[in-house]
Amino acid sequence: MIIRSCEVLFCSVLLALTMDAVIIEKANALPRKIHFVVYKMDQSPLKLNRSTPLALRNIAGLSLRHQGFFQNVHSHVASLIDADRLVGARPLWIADGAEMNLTPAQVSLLKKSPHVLAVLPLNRRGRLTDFTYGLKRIKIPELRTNHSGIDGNGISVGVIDTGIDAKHPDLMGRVVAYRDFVDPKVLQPRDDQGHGTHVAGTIAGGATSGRSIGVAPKVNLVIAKTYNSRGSARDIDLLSAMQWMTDPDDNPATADAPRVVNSSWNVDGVIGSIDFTLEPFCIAISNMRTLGIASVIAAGNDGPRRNSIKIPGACPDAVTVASTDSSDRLTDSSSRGPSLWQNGTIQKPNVSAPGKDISSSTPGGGYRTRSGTSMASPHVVGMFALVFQKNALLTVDEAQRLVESQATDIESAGYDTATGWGLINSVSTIDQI
Ligand SMILES: [Ca+2]
Ligand SMILES: [Ca+2]
Repeated sequence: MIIRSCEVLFCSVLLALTMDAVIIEKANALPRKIHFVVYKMDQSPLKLNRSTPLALRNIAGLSLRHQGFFQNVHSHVASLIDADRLVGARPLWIADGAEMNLTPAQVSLLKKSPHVLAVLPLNRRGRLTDFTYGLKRIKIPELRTNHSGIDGNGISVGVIDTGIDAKHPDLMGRVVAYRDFVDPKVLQPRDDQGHGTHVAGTIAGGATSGRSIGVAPKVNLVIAKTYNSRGSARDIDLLSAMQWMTDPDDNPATADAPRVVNSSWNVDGVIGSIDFTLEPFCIAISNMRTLGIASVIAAGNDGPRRNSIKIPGACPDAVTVASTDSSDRLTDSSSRGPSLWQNGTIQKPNVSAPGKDISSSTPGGGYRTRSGTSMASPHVVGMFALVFQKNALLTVDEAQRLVESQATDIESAGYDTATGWGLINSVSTIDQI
């Protein structure tokens, strides 16, 4: 049965080769695109035996016979378009066909063949299938569909943290500047703690695992390592890192400052009795804003007590971020506002983002979940990068107003001192620009 059908196939192949030799010559010279060619498998033992009860099937034997038949059809179809010059053909017997890199003329040639059922373009079918819940809650999947070019491309983002594993598959190629304030002799990016790599992944991580982890996967990262392996940092290193962010290459003639900086940390300090205009971290954040750099700060994990947001989240010019879960509910431990200073009360936090059980990159190439406002803040940083990509001329004030005004109100109605203006919404924010 199989032998006879192959003879028939062979005859038609010879005919096709003679008739189309000139066409093939021309076809091979044109640009190619990836297609999947589905073969006609009428004589296949799998087709004939579909009605056999599962228990009676010899699966291995059947698949071997199917593969033999498939290989014959594949050889004939491949020879139709000049097998020697067929670039990257990958036969897949399980799908009754093969991936082929084809010119338009080869496509029409194959469509006419009696052994081919269909020729399907493949290049846009292998799409990412999954996103972390955090990206889903802030509507990144819809954004990628509706605004496909808005991915942070061309925008620089700073991270002041424990460093970064710059070789993680989801972060490869993203780091454009690195400074080690813990050990200035170290020139290559490193992360001996893990917190910074996780934060950076939520901002800029790709999808090599099949799951998209980053809000703005094309941004350039400017990384300051200020926290050591035990997770502690000196104030002077944190302030120095903020200053470094304004000119990472130490050359005022080049505009290489990031547009937004993530700070998923806070420093201890009783703030009720002091004047924020005398607090160095608040001064630094205000000066950065004047220079066009947004400072996005984690609210902290000292909730549900009121007035529990510390420096620098309590500073007036910080964009302070509370943490929500997969149901858009406030995380109990998220620090609460308002922030009380000697010279007045300031509405804090500003907005909310997912921070509970967030999956992101970890040093060594893997993934893990972490929880806290540290994980919420980088979602907002990524959002600012998308806003500045859409319109680079926006000031920090304008970008902040956009993000706040388009946030989805959650918890108690209107602005509240637990979730700020609500959960950030990437689609409605970008739609406004
Ligand atoms: Ca510079
Ligand atoms: Ca609310």
